Amino acid sequence: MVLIEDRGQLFCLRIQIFTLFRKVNHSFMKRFIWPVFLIGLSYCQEKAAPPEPILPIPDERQIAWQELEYYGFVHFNMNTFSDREWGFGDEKPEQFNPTELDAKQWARIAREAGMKGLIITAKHHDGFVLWPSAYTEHSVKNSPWRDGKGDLIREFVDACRAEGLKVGIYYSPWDRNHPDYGKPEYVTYMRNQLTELLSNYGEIFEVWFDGANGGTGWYGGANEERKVDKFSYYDWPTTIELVRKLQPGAMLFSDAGPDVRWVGNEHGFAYETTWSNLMRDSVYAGMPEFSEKWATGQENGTHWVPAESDVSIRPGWYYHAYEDHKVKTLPELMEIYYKSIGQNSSLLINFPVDTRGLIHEKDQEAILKMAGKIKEDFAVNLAIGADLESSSDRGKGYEVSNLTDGDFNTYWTTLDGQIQASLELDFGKSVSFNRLLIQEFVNLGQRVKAFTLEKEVNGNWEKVAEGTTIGYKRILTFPDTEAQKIRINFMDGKGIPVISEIGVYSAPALLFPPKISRTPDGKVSITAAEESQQIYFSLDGNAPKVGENAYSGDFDVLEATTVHAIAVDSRSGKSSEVARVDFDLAKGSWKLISSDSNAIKAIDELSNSYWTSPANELTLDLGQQVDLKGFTYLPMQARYPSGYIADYAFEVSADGKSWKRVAQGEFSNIQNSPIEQMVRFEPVNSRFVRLKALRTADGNAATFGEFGVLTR
Ligand code: FUL
Ligand code: CA
Repeated sequence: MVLIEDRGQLFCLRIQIFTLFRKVNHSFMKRFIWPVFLIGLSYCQEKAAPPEPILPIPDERQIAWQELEYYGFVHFNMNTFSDREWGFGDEKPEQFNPTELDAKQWARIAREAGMKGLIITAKHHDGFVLWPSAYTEHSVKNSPWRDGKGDLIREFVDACRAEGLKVGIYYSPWDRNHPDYGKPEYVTYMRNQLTELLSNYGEIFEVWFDGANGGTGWYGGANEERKVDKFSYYDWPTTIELVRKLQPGAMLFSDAGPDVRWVGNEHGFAYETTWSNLMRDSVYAGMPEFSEKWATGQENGTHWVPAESDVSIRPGWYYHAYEDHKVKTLPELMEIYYKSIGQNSSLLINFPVDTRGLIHEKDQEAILKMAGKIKEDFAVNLAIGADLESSSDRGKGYEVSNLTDGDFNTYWTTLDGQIQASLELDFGKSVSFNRLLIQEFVNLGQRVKAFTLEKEVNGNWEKVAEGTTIGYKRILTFPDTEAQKIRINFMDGKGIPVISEIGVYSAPALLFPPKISRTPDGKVSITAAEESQQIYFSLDGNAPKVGENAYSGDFDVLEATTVHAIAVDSRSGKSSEVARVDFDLAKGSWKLISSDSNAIKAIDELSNSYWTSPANELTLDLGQQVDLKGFTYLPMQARYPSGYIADYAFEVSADGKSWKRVAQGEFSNIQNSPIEQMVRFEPVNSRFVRLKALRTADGNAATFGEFGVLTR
């Protein structure tokens, strides 16, 4: 006797009976019975057993977090007003005084940029706190902002919730303000403050513990160096327990996790090989060799601690007006995107909120451009609709159709033991593409160690690109290529491949004005953001024309000349905006009158190198008599500026002995805007020139990023 246990089995039985009934009209069979039979049969087959996990695997909170991928940082605190990156701890609460603070603006921009959350610096190394903590006077409650009645964490949290963003808290364990820093009492203070932050503001998705400790500080007036044993001083296990109790869903960030780890640099770059597995017990926050030895994760790592790439949209984490012209460009931001999210890491981009209390217009523009470009790059997944076949299939429930259903939780995998496998895609016609996206179903562990992408050319397979690890998400970028059939080969792994999603895309070329540079000897070279773009240039002062004067290699520019250039995308035919550089005399034959061999850095045509002149002047022999009409001075462009010339004098000489001053003045606002300064004067014929710093902005020895002359 057959026991019919449920409706499903009853249905299966009916299907089987149906197949026994053979005398049905043939076309009826084909059109109706046959499809129903097939659907019924597959329904009746049992779902194959899932693959065994490969340890370590993410826990529930890590699984929820990994989907976020992209979220933002807000560095806004006392440093914003002291114009520092690391405050000393002796700042006064009165200094904290934003004039137009609007956390809603931050949250709106973050949401428009596609971010899923925001993390704020509740307390940085200087110890000032953004909420009215009961445990310190060094807080907003003693500042003029909102007459001391404000709570910035509250405003921030409300603004984030209104935009549907998750909320994260950055809390610096190092505190240069607190008198007890270094003693056990301070650790109690830290836990008291964490309790306030994690109890009073609703759900927190990430708690960010910074590993930095620079030793010296104000420490309540002691003004001394205090070093702590980073491994034991904070008693992390107890602090972690506290966070778990108050915020069970929160990810804990530090170099050592326990839930999410630092990527080991502040460029926003993960690695070609990035494991979410970490030998966690060998690592602690702030350890010196973390970046070199541990940041990539390890194939045999014992714990699941995925990487997070943190980077600021400007050079500094905090706002400095002098970095207004250094907001990251679109190509820089896209490189970050592909090297972080595209390399198995989450991405945390920082906004240095300005002294008004707003995200600066330039930062807003840059982040929204990036969001637009990401959308454009991934607009159409060519794999959807392609004919997809695998070399191996585990069976029901793990079909290749799971690879393009947009659902991370459904996946394709192979039979046990079949680590090497391939997926073949037939687009039905030749298509052009330049991106391959793969997601591993890491909930069962990270596996893949090597994979390749091939395309079919006249019946042969040719390699297009290759990668090592995949993890939660991996995106390969490569030049435009065309094919009707492609193949993804999983070559090596810690186990059989378990793949959630694949995508093939044709990202539009990143059309950015090309970069024009010149060597001291006068060789000009022009480069486009992407190799496949054609460059056209002009030297006659007019805009370049597509098809005229194609750039094919460097050329000489020895005299005053304006070089214009555009980059053209061969596929779309679109051209970039025009790049322009005004060159003057080439500097190769100039001689520096200085015994310091570093002085050459003032005339090496590299804007990022600089020379510090103890004598506060730069003297040059131009090698010949020249009709001079002015000079240019580029202040040093390094991260921590020093010695910008504020008041200058310019002198000329025919013999290098007797000098005549031809110009004198000030470089206004150079401190806030260290861009190239240009000074013109009545034409004078001369061979020797000298730029003197009569005063530097900070009183330090004068620095020279680059010096040039004007002859037209
Ligand atoms: C670092 C800190 O020292 C920086 O000031 C910044 O907060 C960055 C995110 O982390 O370790
Ligand atoms: Ca899927």
